[in-house]
Amino acid sequence: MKNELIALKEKAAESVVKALTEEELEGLRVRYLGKKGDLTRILKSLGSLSPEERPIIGGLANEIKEVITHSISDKKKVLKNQGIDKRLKQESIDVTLPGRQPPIGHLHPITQVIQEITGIFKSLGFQVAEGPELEEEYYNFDALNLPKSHPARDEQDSFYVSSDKLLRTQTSPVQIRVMEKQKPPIAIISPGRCFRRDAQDATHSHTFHQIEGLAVDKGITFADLKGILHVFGRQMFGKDTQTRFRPDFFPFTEPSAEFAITCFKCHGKGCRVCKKSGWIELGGCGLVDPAVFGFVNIDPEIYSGYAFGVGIERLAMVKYGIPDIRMFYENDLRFLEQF
Ligand code: 2NL
Repeated sequence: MKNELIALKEKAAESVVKALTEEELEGLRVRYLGKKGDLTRILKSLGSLSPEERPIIGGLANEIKEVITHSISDKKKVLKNQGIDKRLKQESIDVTLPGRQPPIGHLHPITQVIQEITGIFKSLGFQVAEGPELEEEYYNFDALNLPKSHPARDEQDSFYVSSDKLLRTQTSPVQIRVMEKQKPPIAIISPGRCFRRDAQDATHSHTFHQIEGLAVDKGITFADLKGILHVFGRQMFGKDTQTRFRPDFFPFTEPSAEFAITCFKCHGKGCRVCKKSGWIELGGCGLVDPAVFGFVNIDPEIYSGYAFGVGIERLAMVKYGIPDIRMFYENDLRFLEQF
């Protein structure tokens, strides 16, 4: 029986050494030390031994039980540590790696163009003025010298929400509101969203953006208007840019003109951007009609002023070569991410 015990001890020791997983070790523990295990079986049969042999074999069996128990638990610890080491290696974090950049948005191209234009005019001493998008008919039309009979006031062309309130069709009402409150000198720029009841196509949208400028003081002339738009053209499109003024008509200015700049792409030679003309039309302008001053109690015998309006979408479309105005409002990231 002593030999059997020693053989068992050696076999167990060998198995523990060979074991590669904690599950295998648990199997060995059950096999040797479990209720029906080999060693338990021997301990149970001690009764059949002589009284002299019993303590010797019993002592040896208990000693071997201790040895196997410890060797299994020691090996379990070793395997556990190896597992942790392995996981640590696999899952280790390289703290020297650069962090992952979270996606950051940016301003919409229309907002970017508005900020660029307002930035230029702010540097020229203009203040930014804003007003309501839902406007009173009086500020949107009457005070701009567009009387009730004027065709531009047709319901077909504007979004009325009641008989005397509508979504503003330009940002001029903002300028009227400023002139009503503030006495000259005035130099303001008013960017914002406007609305017209147009059929949608590549160049028309019911919602669009406009920026208007207004300067009122003693002795303001058409030369001041030409000068300021010339400086704006050069700042926005480069210092070789020339400006052109041609007669036009607006009910709120007299005289009135449309203004254009030499094409920033071909510098006037003629290309696809300027449709071979060498010029890009940016908007309309003129000297504030004395009738408009009448509505805001500014004396046209003392003061004069100029005003101009630029369509933002059109400017952004020529600047970036965008073929269809609707692209601005579709929220397609493939488009927006290019700006
Ligand atoms: C255009 C033309 C223009 C104005 C806007 C204006 C405002 C007041 C008085 C007089 Cl308060 N005029 N604004 C003047 C001329 C032209 O816009 O083509 N816009 C896109």
